[in-house]
Amino acid sequence: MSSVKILKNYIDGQFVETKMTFDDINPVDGSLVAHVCEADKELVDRAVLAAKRALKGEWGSYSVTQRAKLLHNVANEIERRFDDFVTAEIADTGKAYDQVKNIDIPRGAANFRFFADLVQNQDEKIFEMTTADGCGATNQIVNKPLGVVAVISPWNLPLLLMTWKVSPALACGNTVIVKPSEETPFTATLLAEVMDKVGMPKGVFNLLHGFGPKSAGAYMIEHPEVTAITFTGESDTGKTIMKNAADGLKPVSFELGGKNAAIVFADADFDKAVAGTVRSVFSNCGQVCLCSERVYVERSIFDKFVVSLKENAEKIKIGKPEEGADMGPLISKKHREKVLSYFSLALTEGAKLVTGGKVPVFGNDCDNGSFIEPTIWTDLPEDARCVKEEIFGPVCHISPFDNEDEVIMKANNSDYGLAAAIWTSDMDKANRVSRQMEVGICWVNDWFLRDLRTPFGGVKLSGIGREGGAHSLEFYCEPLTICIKH
Ligand code: NAD
Ligand code: 6OD
Repeated sequence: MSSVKILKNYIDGQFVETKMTFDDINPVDGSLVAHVCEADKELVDRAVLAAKRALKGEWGSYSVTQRAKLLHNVANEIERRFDDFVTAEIADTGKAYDQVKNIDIPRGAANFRFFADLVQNQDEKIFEMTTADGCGATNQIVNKPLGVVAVISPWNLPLLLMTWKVSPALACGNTVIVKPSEETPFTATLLAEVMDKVGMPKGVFNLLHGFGPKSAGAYMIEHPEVTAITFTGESDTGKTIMKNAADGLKPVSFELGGKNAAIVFADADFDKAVAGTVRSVFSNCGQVCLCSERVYVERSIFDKFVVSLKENAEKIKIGKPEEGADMGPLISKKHREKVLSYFSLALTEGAKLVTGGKVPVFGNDCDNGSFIEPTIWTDLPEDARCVKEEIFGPVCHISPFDNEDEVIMKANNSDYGLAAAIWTSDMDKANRVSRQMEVGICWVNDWFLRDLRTPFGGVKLSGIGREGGAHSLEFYCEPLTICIKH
């Protein structure tokens, strides 16, 4: 009998095994992490109906305080099993230990704590009005849960991005059916164990494993009893989901792709701008939706900046997380094929290769993984596909600019609008430029600094709606106005 781990679905408070399975592969060396039980249409149906029943059961009768207490227990239990979560996230992604220990898992727990606290301070507004008979009326706004929320998440920050949506959905009293990416099912399964352990009522949190089209993802979207859809992933997937959800007129919240600009002015603290750009281009092997793939540098410091970014990119230690690597592999060989196709295209489009561009050779089992070199290009025209399309790998194009108006125009000349980073020591300039960025978030002299109270999301192809703080509560609640005549 095989001793390989089996990752099960979690439906109505039960772990459910299926005959149909797919492999969870470690991208560091191509080894098998687990067999994953794939949910079929019937299982999706069972999960949705369990979630619907749970809305009317014990969960539906909980006060906000009771819900918040349970979500705090979820956060505590994630922290108690911190090492299990770290091991699982690394097995699925191969990302650097520092990133998983300091960002992915702590943020997974923090999401539950933050929304548990926030929901307890949610306003229930009351408006008194006058009436023709002089008696008046009171309008009370009551925040009700939406119902059954489908949460579909990607592989790049698996636990962080899934809990970013599960936490506010549960805090607001909804029930959820959750599908993690087929590439990263492990921490989602641990989260189901956590839900079970803390006594989350049956049917409140349901986990379904599977793929997108003609699999669990599509079945969830099409299910008539799903009330709302919250999705993080590629813009093209968002378009498909929106079309499939259209018949049910379901509310959607979409966090999608990006082709983010970093702008470095000559007056910036040079070393900080370089260090920040190394982080914003190469973190998580470039697989963060907020990563900078277009870097614009003021002409007077352009050559110096390119040399310095190159030197720093070449210092990045690529390899196994347990050997202290700074950068792990791409998520899969399939994704590496996509990134490599852009590496070839860039040369065809006229790029000058500053560094990288290849698959590294290790001479050990990492050669079975999906590693790729940190890569920098210059000299591409602004309309090159490599400057327009999201690549989602450790790569950027750097180009010079001469003035503010020019760089604002270039940064905004994108079908995407997720994030930007501006490096300058002139705060008037920072204010002026950041306000003109067509994005959801613009950092000045930093990158990926997050306050969970702030709205998060994108414009254009980068998304629909905002989550974060009150914006999440707004999406996951259905306000009911009760007008009482006196
Ligand atoms: P993806 O769109 O391929 O997959 C995301 C999820 O959608 C997976 O769980 C997948 O199984 C599911 N899915 C795919 N097709 C589906 C369908 N037809 N119906 C229902 N579900 C379907 O994205 P990915 O490759 O996992 O993630 C990388 C992408 O996500 C990048 O484009 C990145 O920019 C984006 N992203 C955006 C944000 C943000 O906050 N804006 C955050 C992280 C990642
Ligand atoms: O920090 C967050 O809340 C968030 N949603 C980050 C998204 C990162 C994209 O890869």
